[in-house]
Amino acid sequence: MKFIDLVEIQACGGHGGDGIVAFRREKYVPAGGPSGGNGGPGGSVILEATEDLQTLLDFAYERIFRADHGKRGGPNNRTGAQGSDRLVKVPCGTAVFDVLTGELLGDLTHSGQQLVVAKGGKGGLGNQHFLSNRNRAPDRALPGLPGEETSLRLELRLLAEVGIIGLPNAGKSTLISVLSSARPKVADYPFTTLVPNLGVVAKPTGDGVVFADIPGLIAGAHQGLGLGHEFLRHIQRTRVLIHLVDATQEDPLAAYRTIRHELIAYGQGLPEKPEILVLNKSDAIAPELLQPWVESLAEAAHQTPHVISAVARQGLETLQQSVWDSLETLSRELALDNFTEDASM
Ligand SMILES: Nc1nc2c(ncn2[C@@H]2O[C@H](COP(=O)(O)OP(=O)(O)O)[C@@H](O)[C@H]2O)c(=O)[nH]1
Ligand SMILES: [Mg+2]
Repeated sequence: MKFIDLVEIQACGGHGGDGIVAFRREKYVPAGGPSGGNGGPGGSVILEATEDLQTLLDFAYERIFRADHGKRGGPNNRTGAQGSDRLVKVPCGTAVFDVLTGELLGDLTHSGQQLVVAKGGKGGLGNQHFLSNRNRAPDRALPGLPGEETSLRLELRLLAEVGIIGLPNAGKSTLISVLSSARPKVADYPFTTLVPNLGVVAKPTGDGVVFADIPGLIAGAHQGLGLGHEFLRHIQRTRVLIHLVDATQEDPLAAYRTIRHELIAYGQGLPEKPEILVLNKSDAIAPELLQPWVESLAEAAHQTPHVISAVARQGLETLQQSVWDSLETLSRELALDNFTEDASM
């Protein structure tokens, strides 16, 4: 099962600077030789892998990347300044394809790895270059050449860190659509009817976290009913679960228990995964009817559920904050584990 983030970008190398025609003018030298310098080369567009990014979210805002042009040559054989390169950061694991040919240009796997995707154009030659015995005073120079222009497809295999689970109709797809700033497509998915939805949710720090809305969980999913089994396997790869319960249905507590039962029956670490409990559709139920469910769920789950309305966008900020806190805690625990392992070696 592959979740893939895809974007197409344009990269334009800088134009090379023009060569110029100039002649030396010196005291006591009546006919100074040619002295027009070469143009500087244009800058290149370079992709660089970084661990600071996990998604291609940034490319939703900017898709055309241009390097600077080279400067014209100067008199006295001065070569024009080179145009600055444009460095574009991409997450580690980004594969880069040429859109026209489909060719894989490179796989940026480790931090700091670079790939030149659009070379800058060469600078033109100045007239000093055309000096010969036959032509002592050449008056021609060449213009700089255009930089390469490429259309690139960036592909990144995504890891969904947050899984949204709950019975059909709980509002999973709605929640993911109101939270996300980008919606990557799911590629190569083996099923035709139910496909996990992905959303990239922007953290306050800027980078995105991938949420997956896992459909198809029903009673009996762990035995292969519905497509649940396949999806349960997928949940295994997430780090935090949002367990969404529809507050307007007859028995929200039973709905919660049905899903918990599936997780426990499947095992493999799923029941132990950090779970954030959420009661959805608060806009559609009177507070006095909601409160008893909040209490009984709190007791069953040993945590106070978040009360939200995905449709009315209520309670979403606190919910997101507890997801970030939860991920943060996990990272810290992981770092601590590694530290203790190192220390015991
Ligand atoms: N009143 C209300 N309806 C909601 C809310 N969130 C989702 N729904 C509705 O519940 C139905 C199921 O939502 P959907 O997101 O498709 O559920 P999923 O099966 O869990 O993905 C849709 O008709 C949604 O419009 C909410 O916060 N309030
Ligand atoms: Mg859905």
